[in-house]
Parts: sequence; structure tokens; C-alpha cells
Amino acid sequence: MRATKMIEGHLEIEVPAGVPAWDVDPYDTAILSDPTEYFKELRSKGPFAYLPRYSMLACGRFEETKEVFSDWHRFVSSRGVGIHDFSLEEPWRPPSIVLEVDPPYHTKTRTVIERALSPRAVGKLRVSFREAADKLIDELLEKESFDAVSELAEAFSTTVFPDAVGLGETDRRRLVDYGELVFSALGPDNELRRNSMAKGLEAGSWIMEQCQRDRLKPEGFGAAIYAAADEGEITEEEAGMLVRSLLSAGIDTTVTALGSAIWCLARNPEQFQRLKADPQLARWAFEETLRYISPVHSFCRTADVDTEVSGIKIVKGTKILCVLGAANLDENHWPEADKFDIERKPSDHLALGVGIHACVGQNVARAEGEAMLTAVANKVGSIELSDEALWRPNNSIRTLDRLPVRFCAA
Ligand code: OVV
Repeated sequence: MRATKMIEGHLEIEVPAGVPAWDVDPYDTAILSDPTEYFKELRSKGPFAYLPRYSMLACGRFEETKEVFSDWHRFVSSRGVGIHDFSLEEPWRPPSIVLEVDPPYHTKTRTVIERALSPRAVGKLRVSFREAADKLIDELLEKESFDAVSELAEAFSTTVFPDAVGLGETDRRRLVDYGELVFSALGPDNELRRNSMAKGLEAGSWIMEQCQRDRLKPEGFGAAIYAAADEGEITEEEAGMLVRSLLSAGIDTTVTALGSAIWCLARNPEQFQRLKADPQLARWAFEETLRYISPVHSFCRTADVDTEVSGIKIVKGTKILCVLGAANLDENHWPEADKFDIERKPSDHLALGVGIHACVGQNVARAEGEAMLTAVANKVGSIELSDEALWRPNNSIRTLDRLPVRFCAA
């Protein structure tokens, strides 16, 4: 018997035959701040690369990333969607009962949350999202220049989303810090993870309080989830955990997408003019942003059986880093992949995942994006970068830290 060794919370594996070893640290701050070259090199390695530093596989081509992500039987989420294997190491927080579980339990919780966030429920919010976006853009047009991360993306998302959930209060800092923690915690025990823990843990107890039934307004996604507890579909405690999922996944992701959308439009003025000429393209501008700067750059899956993908043998227990951001820029799938084109209308990008774990909040995210980009298209004449944009490295999300811009009136 070979001795087994743990590395970052999972079992060390042998290099699979036919897979090149690549001595890269995908969690390095320089790479996380500007991942384009790393994405390209990862795709050039073949279907998979073996990362000796973490003894895990990584994939960044469209086909294989989609295959691994689509097959929950072979590539489970219950062992964690980060680098740590929950079957071997206790997670830092009680696992999510929708993200970090498999069927059949997943089916039950997913059904409840899907109903709460149904197209019908989200449809009712469209008018208030549009009003909030219009009002915010009017205010920003009054300013000489502003930070589109804090004053646009965060300001919008941390107002409309907590309101839709039915939170009694909002707290921008805590919501953003908690999300940042949840996403960074999926990575190795590096400085980013430790810093986000130091910042976000205090926010965690506030988050848990907001998830309780008596804190939530009678209208909203939260109340809809608790209604399932009233029906005996889930327990009261499970309802609280599902509200926690909304607050874990619903803020930083949309903040990221909105900030990146403004960044893309500022850098591609001809694309912004196309959007202005036809504001109906707002939803496609948002979709192309998701492809071009995928908010979740990577999530892991764990092989739960010995299996094979594209002729590569993968042993049970292998952690696979699925680099969604790289798959969404794969030239073999997207013509002129590195061009931001709002008329591309990408319908099969992987930014929101694929399969049974595909983003359950996607209707809400798209409604936020569409509302904001429609307001920008209607009211703003041009977008200028007024200073250098700065990225904020995170082990799982690709997000701006600062985006100084100037909006000129239409
Ligand atoms: C980071 C993240 C993404 C999606 C879902 C959740 C967390 C959750 O807590 O359920």
C-alpha cells in the first residue's frame, strides 16, 4: 500500500497518465488579478493539467469543463466545491445545504429555493429594479467622477437584493465581506483566505441573525422559503440555511458582474454606442460580460468514482479545479473569444454553471444586470475611465476593487 498524504484538505494523487504537470499557482495574487495569460496557458496544456503544488487537476477548455460540471454523479459537490475535501476535513462553516450536497437531498432544497426565485417572483421586481437603477444613475451623473465598484455596483446590489430577500436592514460592508469570505474560503490556506476570514467572520454572525424568520419581512424570497417550512417541506432550520445561501451567493457575484459590465463598456466605447442605439441589447451586454469576465472564475468538483474524461483516467477522490473563466474564453468554442461583443448573444457560457447546480439566482442576477445596463444605456452618453481600474484578488471570484469613471450625460 502506498502511503497517503493530505494537501490543502484533500488526498494527494498521482499524476494521471497523459496529463502534463504544470508548476503554476492559480491562487497567486498576480494571476488572480490578471488571469488572461494563465487561462490561455491552461487551455494549451490539453484537457487537464496536473498542479503539483496542490496535487489536483485543472481544466480550462470548454468541452471538459462542461463535462465535469454537468455530471453530478461522477463529479460530486458534497465533498466541497473548493480545494478541501469535506469527506476528509471539517469545513470552516456548516456546509451549504444546496451548493455542497448531492441528490437526492439536493433536489429537495433546490426545489424550495427555485420556487422562491421563480421567473414569476422575479418578474414582480423588475419595475422596482428599474426605478432604483434610474435613480442611482441620475445621482451619479451629477458627480464629476466616481468609483463604479462602491458607488454603482455595490450600492445597487446591496440595496435591491437584500430588499428582495426581505431583510429588515442592509449592511453593505458586512454583506460584501461575508460573500468575499465564502468565495475565498474555497481556496487554499493562503493570505487571501486568511485575510478574508479576519474580515468576514464577524459579518458571519450578523448574516446568521438576518436569516431568522422573525427578521424577515412577510414579502420576499426569505418569506417564500419559510413558507416551505410551514408546509413541512423543509425544517425551520433548513429554511434559515437556505436564506444563508441567498446571502452567501447573491451579493458579491452581482457586484462583480455589474462592475465588470461597466469596465467592459468603458473600454469598448463602440460597444457602448451600439448598446445606446438599441437598449434592448442590455440583457445581452450583461450576458457577454458574464462570458468575458466570468464572476466565478473557478469552482472545484471531486471525482467520487474512478472515471475517464477525454481519454484521461481520473481516480476517485481527485479534486478538479474547473476554470470557468478560461472555458468561457476558449477559442475553440467562441470565435474571436477575446473580443467583447454585445451582439454575440452567448447562450451557453459556463459563468452560471451548467447542470443541477447551475446558479439558482440567475433570474435575479439577470434582472439586476438588465435594469442597470438599461438605465446606463438610456441616460449616459459616454463612459470614461478617470483613473486606473484595480482588481481585488479572490480565490474564486474575479472582481474589481476600484473602477474610477466619469459618466457624461446623454
Ligand atoms: C459561494 C456560494 C455560491 C453558491 C451558493 C452558496 C455559496 C451557498 O452558500 O449556498
